[in-house]
Amino acid sequence: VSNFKIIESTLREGEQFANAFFDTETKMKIAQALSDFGVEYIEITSPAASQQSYDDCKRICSMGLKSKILTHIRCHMDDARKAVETGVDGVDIVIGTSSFLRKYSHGKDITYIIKTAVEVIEFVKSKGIEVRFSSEDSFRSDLVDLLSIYRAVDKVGVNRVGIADTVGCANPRQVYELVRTLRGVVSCDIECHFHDDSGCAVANAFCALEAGATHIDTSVLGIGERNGITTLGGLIARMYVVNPEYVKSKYNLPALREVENLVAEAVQISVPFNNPITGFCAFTHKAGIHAKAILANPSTYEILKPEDFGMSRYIDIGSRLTGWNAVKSRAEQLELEMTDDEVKDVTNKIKAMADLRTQSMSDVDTILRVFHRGIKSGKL
Ligand code: HCA
Ligand code: CU
Repeated sequence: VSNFKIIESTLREGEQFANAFFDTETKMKIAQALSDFGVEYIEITSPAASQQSYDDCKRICSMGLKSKILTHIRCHMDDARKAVETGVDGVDIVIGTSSFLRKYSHGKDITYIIKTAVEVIEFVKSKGIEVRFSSEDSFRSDLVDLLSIYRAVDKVGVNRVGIADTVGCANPRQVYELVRTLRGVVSCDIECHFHDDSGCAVANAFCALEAGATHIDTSVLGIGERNGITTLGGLIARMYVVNPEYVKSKYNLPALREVENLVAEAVQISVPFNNPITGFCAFTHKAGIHAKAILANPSTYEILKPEDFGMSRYIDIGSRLTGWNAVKSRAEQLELEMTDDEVKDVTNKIKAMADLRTQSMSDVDTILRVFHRGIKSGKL
């Protein structure tokens, strides 16, 4: 899988996150950071949502960012008219297609959906900008309905069709199958949007790409409605594993951490400990067996190279699980000369201390220094 594009929706889906309130300045900062990171598209809240949303959308369009700017609207001519006034490079249209949403949300039938979709798409296209049509709750929609809608919008020249797992119910195999089927039906690009209610959002995005999808929606740290969507960092990590050179050439990877910190602060959350790439322990090695191998060759226990992301590796030698090879390496860094037997002795001391409580790096350094002084004075 190579050649995918990111539609970064922190400023749309992410604004639907429980804690999110972005003022104009914050939106601009986030948009700038995302563009510097190198995402291909930035999706922004509908200008039909509120006056401020309308003004902010226009403002971001005028920043001259490298990323293309999209806005996201209901499948409705009133919204489309507002959207094209803002200066966006493209418009993402969405409408619910599952029987749940048709019944409890907008109440329209498939014939009506196709008719309106075609009208809105033709209008947006007539303004010379990109247009995408997506169904909402695609995985609980009738397949025959879905395919007839997608066929109809493909015929009128939509740039992309979208599949959305709005409720986070889909699994990777279902995703692969639906995208594969759709790939055989339409000739335009295929965008996918996955919620993470059951923990599959990154895996689903990957399977969608394997099946022929071209665009993936993400948000920074995954923020969005409920527990959110595919995380930007998670998708980057997943794709790096497949093709590091390609991912490095497309994105400014060391900038990921800044974007995440910026968004985390704006919505008052912290970066999760187990976050791919930037979680505080993402490159920490602890067990003696791991530390030894890592010191010999980092690829033994690291699939991502920390230096490619501006991160550094940390070997935790202050636990009872530590091993003498790791301790030896630390002694060498401190330029404390010791024989292997001496290193093994001091390792046992560290383990004994660590049986009482975990020793910090500076605790360990003190133990090493005191021990070293002891052997030197013994030799005098
Ligand atoms: C929603 C809409 C959406 C749209 C996805 C898309 C979803 O907030 O319910 O346009 O690709 O998850 O269905 O975010
Ligand atoms: Cu969504």
